[in-house]
Amino acid sequence: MTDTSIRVGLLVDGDPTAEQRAAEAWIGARDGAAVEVVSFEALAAGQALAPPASPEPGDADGSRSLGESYPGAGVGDGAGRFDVLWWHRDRPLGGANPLADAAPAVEAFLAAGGGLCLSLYAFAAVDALSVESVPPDRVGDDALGEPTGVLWRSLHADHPALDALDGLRHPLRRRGTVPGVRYERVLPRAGEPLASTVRGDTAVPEEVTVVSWPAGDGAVLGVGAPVLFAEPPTDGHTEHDPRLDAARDRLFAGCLRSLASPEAVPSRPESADDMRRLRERVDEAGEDGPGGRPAYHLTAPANWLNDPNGLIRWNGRYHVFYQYNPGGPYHNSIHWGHAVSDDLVTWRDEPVALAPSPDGPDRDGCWSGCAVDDDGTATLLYTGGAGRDQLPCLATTDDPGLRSWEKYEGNPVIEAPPADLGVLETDAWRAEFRDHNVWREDGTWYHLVGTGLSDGGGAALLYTADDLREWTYEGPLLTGGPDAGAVWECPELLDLGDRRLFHVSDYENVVYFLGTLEDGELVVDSEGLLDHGDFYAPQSLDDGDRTLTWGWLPEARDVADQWDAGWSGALSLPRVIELGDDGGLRQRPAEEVTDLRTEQIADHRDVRLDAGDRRRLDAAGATIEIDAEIALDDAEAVELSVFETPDRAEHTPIRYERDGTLTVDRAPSSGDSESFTDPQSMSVPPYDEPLSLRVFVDRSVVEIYANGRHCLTSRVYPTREDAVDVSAVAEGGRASLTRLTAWRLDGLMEPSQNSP
Ligand code: DQQ
Repeated sequence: MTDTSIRVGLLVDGDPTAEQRAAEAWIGARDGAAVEVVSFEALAAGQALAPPASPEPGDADGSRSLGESYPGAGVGDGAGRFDVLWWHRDRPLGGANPLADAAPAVEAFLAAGGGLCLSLYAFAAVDALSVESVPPDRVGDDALGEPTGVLWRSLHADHPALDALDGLRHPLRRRGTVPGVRYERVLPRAGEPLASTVRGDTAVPEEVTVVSWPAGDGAVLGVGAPVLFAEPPTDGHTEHDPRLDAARDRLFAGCLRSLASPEAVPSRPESADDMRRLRERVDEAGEDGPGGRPAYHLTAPANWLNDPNGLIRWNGRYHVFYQYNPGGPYHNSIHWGHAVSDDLVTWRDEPVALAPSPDGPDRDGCWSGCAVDDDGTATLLYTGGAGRDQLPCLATTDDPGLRSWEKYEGNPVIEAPPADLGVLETDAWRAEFRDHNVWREDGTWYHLVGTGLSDGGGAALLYTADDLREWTYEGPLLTGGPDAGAVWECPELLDLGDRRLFHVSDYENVVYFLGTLEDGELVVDSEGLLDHGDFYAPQSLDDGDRTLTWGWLPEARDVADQWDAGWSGALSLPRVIELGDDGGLRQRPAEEVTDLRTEQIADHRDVRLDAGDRRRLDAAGATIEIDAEIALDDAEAVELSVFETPDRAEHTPIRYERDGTLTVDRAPSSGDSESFTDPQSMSVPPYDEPLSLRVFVDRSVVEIYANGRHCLTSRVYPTREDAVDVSAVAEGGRASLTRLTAWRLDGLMEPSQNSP
């Protein structure tokens, strides 16, 4: 800060430390800044906030220094004396919280438009104020091994802290032992995270170090990153880096400046309108071309999304909940996000439906689960995480919009996994025991929980109940054996008429089994993969007519790219899953998806493809659907490329070979070296020839349905705006496109003017 007129009251408790003296000198040396020292006693006694009689704040003479105590002038109009109170404490609080005694005075100051900055250990005291109930859970010293600082959220890149800085990563300190105060396993309940941590070149999103809260007409800012003003002790071989000091000066001056104009302080999005604005902020930041956020696949408004949860049709509306981290685009403190639709075509973002309860069995996260209709009461069963335990929890609502939920006070509804089973223990969990699929059959509730067994392989455990709160363990529905993935996540059993379809997610794939249920066990006749690409943890609902399934489409690019984008994760299109006449699995997009078509852009018939003769098809677009039928004739392979630049520097080939292998080759998809390049393949057996394809291209999604049976979904990230062309070529002989129709597809989020 070189140009800001700001009046700072520097809060001190006890004898000032060298660091506090350095902080005072730092702020006092900023152009236009004036600083006075305020003791907590004076503050608590209501003496410190009145405007001074003279001289006027901002005059050089108005400043006092640490060591001189401010005499106070009685309680005045509250907002007159300081713009910002700043408590910068470099020593542990040691159980004391001076802010608690001063809370009434501070809250009056905030109510009148003042700003409060809590840095280093002072950040840990925020719960003494009415603005926040969950304090940082990591409070201690860090021995720095490499330059460490803030990893700012792209969503808040317009914050004054970044005004004089480029980019989102700003190391602030490189050596010494420094206070490290942050949210790690939990998030603030009310505060909006602004920044996490960067250590060397590594982004550490789950260490949240800067948080803001609007408060009254004012605002609070917590800064647990290493913002220090005293020279670090020399270690004899690391040079002092003045660039870090410069970054600190700019960043922290911007932090203080933001508190002097609290109307600009970001608050935690809560209402449906907030969610819509959140989505718009991410959309405005760019990413609406190839490689960007999908337009017609469901995403969270911003931040992180993984598994679909609690899918239910309720009062005629489709509700999709999903695993959501409001703290940023990374998986950590998991809440349930929520979207709703009347028609599967137009969706609206809803407020967060479930958040961890600070003292509950879900305090570290509300993990995956399902929704059921319990005799007219919508009820959720989900996994609560707390420490090393994960156990089933229940919540109900009588809200027809399913927005607010009440957690059952008897949670968890199962106290522990079956004792004698040998459930797998890992570093993270005392027992891998999570994810819930609940259904009612012949008057009994059935409940599957995913797990792993210590003597090998994933398993799904079956429980029964008369009501949803008391469960009896019946035994495993199915175990995978030593060759299966170590843990089966998100098990789901679907009744498809003649046979049951059971699927699990084994950390890599979604494996399905077709078979029959006999005495609580699944007798398997066949198995396969529901999707052969980036598709995980699917869940389904029965809407009376059909089984609709959504899966999570995880990102296929590194953490840093996801951080910069500000969003992560999408859901697949809703898929109808059913059995064919031959008893095999059929999968197709729900009919409603065709309502997303806005314009037909191609209608080719009987296009002959000669070997090596590439045909560009007039089907260009980043948000399109292609419906094609391809006959190999005497060719060895046919390649249909999407997301193609005119020079073919970027393109995503979908290649079909005579042996029935269909591959999405991601090596040429993107110029971004941080996106994944491994090919993804599936077998589309030759008996299915000619190949019939529906391909949904949506900015960073290619979702393929082959012959109404086999699915492969790939995440790809073309970088060029002109990566929109579609072409086809045959290899080793002639082939034909017997039919290729393409449409442009619209977005599916409700336009803002229709939001309530
Ligand atoms: N994701 C959830 C778990 C589940 C996993 C946590 C699958 O409940 O096992 O976000 O992606």
